[in-house]
Amino acid sequence: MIALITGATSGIGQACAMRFAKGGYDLILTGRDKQRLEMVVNQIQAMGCKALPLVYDVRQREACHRAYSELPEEWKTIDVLINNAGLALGLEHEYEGSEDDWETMIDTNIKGLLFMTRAVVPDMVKRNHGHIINIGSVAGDAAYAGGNVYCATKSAVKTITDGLRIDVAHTALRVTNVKPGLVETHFSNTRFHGDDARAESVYKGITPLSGDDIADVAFYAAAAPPHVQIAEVLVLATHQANGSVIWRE
Ligand code: NDP
Ligand code: 8X3
Repeated sequence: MIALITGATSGIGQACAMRFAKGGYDLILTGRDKQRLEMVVNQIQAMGCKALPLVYDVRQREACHRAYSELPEEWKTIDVLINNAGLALGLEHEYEGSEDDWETMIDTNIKGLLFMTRAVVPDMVKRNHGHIINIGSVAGDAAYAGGNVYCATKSAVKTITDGLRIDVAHTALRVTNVKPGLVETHFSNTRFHGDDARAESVYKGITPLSGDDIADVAFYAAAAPPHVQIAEVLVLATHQANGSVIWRE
């Protein structure tokens, strides 16, 4: 079995790589940071699994298509595509936000996910086999203060995931939206442009989820019997009620 995971150099993607390797999958792992990707690949290989690193930016449409079309034949029969690569940038009021940040989030979280889906899914449909797991977010359920554009991208992930599920309903493909809440990864360091103290404060007074918690959910969906389609899972930290309400000690 083969899983392709985008954004496997860190956080949830890296944890998914470990979990799927433990479950017997060989892995195609993508990201932009070559060094970190190689480190994850080495970890997977040390577990006795095969891993193929592909360094590219999911915002580049041609790169996404090339990454798939140039795969060696033995890697082309992908069983699970995990569209995980994504990010939040900033927490400013919408009328003060950075337009560059908006473009990066929209291009990565929406268009990157679509390019990968467009590249990989046609062969799944031909083979009448495959599972697409998109990493959405509680942020896609409702806007929270300063979340504006990031929340909109995750709302789009929900709609795009639902749309794909409709479009492949005549096949044996399955489509899942995993929507995490507060997960302690590199996410907040990226959101606050490297302000580590501010990033740390996001997880103060609450035990956040870990990447492993989300990887377990993704693996559960992939390991479910073929007639079971886990359509959507919202996974929150205990003491988190939604994207806005977090009870902190
Ligand atoms: P991390 O910052 O730890 O990981 C993000 C991953 O995405 C990295 O591997 C990064 O790789 C990759 N990535 C970012 N931009 C690109 C790009 N343009 N091309 C290719 N890869 C890219 O954060 P998380 O693990 O937390 O985030 C993973 C996903 O989970 C995201 O979609 C995020 O929105 C979602 N999520 C996170 C939550 C959280 O609280 N942490 C909650 C809900 C959802 P590289 O830099 O090497 O390219
Ligand atoms: C990441 C979780 O609540 O910071 O999508 O938006 S949140």
